Amino acid sequence: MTAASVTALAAPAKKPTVAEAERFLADTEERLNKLNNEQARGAWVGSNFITDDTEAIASYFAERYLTASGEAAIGARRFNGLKLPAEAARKLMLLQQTLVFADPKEREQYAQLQAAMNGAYGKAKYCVKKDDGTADACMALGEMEKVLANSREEPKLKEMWLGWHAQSPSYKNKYTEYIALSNKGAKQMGFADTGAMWRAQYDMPPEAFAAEMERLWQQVKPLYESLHTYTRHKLRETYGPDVVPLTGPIPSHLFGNMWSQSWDNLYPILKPKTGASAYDLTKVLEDRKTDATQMTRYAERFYTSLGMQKLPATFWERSLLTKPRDRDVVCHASAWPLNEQDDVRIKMCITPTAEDFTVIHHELGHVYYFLAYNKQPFLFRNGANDGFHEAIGDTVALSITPDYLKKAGLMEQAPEADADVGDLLKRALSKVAILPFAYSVDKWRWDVYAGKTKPDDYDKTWWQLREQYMGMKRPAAMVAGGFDAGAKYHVAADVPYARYFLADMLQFQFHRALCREAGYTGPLNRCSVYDNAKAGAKLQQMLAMGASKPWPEALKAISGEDKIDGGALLEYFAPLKTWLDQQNAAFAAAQKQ
Ligand code: X8Z
Ligand code: ZN
Repeated sequence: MTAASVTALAAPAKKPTVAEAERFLADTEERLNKLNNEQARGAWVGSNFITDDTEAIASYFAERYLTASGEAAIGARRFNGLKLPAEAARKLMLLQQTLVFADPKEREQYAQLQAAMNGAYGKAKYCVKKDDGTADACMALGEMEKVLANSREEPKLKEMWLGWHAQSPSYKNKYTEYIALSNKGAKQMGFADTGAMWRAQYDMPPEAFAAEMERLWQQVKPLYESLHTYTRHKLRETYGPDVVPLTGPIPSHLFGNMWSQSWDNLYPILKPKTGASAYDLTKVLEDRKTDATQMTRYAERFYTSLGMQKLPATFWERSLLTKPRDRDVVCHASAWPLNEQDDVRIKMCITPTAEDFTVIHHELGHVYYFLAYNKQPFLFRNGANDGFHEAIGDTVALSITPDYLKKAGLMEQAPEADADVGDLLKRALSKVAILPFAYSVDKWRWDVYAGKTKPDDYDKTWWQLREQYMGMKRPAAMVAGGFDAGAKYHVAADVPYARYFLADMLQFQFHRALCREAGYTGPLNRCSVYDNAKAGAKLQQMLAMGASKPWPEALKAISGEDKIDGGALLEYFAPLKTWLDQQNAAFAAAQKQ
């Protein structure tokens, strides 16, 4: 073939029509839907029964989906610039926010690496070799988390922390290879790198999104600092000045959580001398031997009280609610839509604790979002943005107030209002503590994807960010070849994390809006929308929109606002901020003497 004839063949096809675009979308959605359902099945068995075979099955179906979504993304380009109805234009835009692999080998490799890292995280264990030749004593993540939550023996905490963080280096090479492949796929679609593609998924340019994140962080930072300062003093009292310095970063194994992202477990150390809520939901759930199904039923009842449907029978038949004894599973809680009807499930190793009581409400938030938007076309069966998806269940969980617990039969007597500071502190230990963590995880990954952070510097930049934003340091010196970021599920499984930062603000905006809808005018921390059909209808209306509109419209539908904003969170915690600052001033004054 001559050069001239190649040019002739490649000459631009004639301008596509609106009807062609609509037909393309209809065909594409049908195809992707089918492959997506298959992929979900593959991923479900891959996470529920971790073996080499299920890993291969998961990556096989993931690859098939990637092939189709890549073809669709390239096909969609043909219609760029065409004047189209808003819905079709939005679908074409969504189709092009995906990785495209030109080389099938690389696509296969990418899918395999992803499945392998997910499995490696799920089955990782910390094992201690026994000198006497008996079998190694091994601990899964859940057991180690329990020690971090309850023990106050510093060496024990350090052992757990280091033990878990010694697991991720085994998949560091996989991760670096995976990042390189992923970037190739993003570039193919015109993104600078995968991080830029992630930031492009918020109905605004990627740079504007990065600026929004920073704006929001600056807004809430003073509250985090007040909490951090107060916590430092209490940790110093507990572990002594040799372990907890008066200034500078605090060792991160002391916060009751493997990633120090949520400090709920420090409540017994931090609780106020007066105004502390004496109530211990974990104890009630434990004493009553509340099982995983009962925990889930409590959460379901909350949603049905808002006017939502009961969970389908298949949810109960197919979900995984407890940790199996005889096999490895990814215990990190997740919610799954397996098809576009009502095959919705969760996978969670539920234990009877207050923390899991909240997490189960979180997971059902995802499930009720799936059910609410399942009438939407395939490309709109998603959250308004990923932060919305994460915020729904948390919004509902903000309504788990003492009054609600009393109604649910989980508390005898609702405490007086003077316990508010204690209740607010308890909430802040998860909602405020997570803010700089949630911000810095993706700040780290954005630089990794952009190639600014090289594999040899993974730990260095991870800890720079953790020091800068969270005020924490590694409990021991860094190790060569370390991969501390990979000890977090979302890094190993490559799930973006900015969503939780956004969700942390959004849930307070939603909560405030729903409380207003319910006619409530008191302090936000005492509001529960349990059993309020009006608030439920308002929420449901937004959920049903799925991703059909840019997210500011969804936010407007529920709250009248069109910007994500930390104001509602600050309003919620305002009495706590005053109290923390008083405590901190008293500590500072005592220090001077
Ligand atoms: O991963 C989760 C949920 C599942 S989407 C349990 N969360 C983040 C985490 O655990 O790191 C919820 C809060 C933050
Ligand atoms: Zn979630």
